[in-house]
Amino acid sequence: GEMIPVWEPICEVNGLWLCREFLSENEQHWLLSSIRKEGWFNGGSFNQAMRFGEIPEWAKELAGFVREAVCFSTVEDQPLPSDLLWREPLFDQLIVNVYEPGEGICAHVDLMRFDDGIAIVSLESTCVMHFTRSKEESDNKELEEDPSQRVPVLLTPGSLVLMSGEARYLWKHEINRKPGFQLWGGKEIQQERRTSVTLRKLH
Ligand code: AKG
Repeated sequence: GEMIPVWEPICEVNGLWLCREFLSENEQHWLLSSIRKEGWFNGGSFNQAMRFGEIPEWAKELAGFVREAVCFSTVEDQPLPSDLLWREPLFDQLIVNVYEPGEGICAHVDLMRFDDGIAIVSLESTCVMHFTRSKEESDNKELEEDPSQRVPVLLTPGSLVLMSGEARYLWKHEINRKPGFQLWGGKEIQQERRTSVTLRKLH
């Protein structure tokens, strides 16, 4: 985080922000090699690692970058949640997901045991994450058919997503990497392995 972070509020989804150039190329390499050094994915039988409470030093450093990016945000019309500036620790739970081409994650709302204010850092393959209004809120048929209730967000390597309020509680997020779902600008995205780091805080 040397540069001033540019945050983009995703207008259709209240409480969703994207910071496309959150990590530089060097920082992305540092993060990937820090993850690799943990050895969690050696042998290839696991694709998810979870840590609670004491998170590794590199994850604390990453959390520091997130705090900085929130702190130096220049979005005025849709301010980032300022309580994240003071929360201690900002995050105490970590998930690293590794997805091979074709693999993704089903639509879900994160468990209520986690506080508001969830960060997702993307590495390697670009993907499209879809946000859909969660069922309870979209019983109204008119809402369900409204295409603005299904919002695609392009997650490029080094980007950071921040979910808060409605985005965290009322919208589901999903990554469907089956053929036909990873469309951006009318074209299918070239899929590679994707790694993501999700940072959350337990109540
Ligand atoms: C989760 O682990 O709950 C996620 O939503 C991960 C999302 C991602 O991999 O970008």
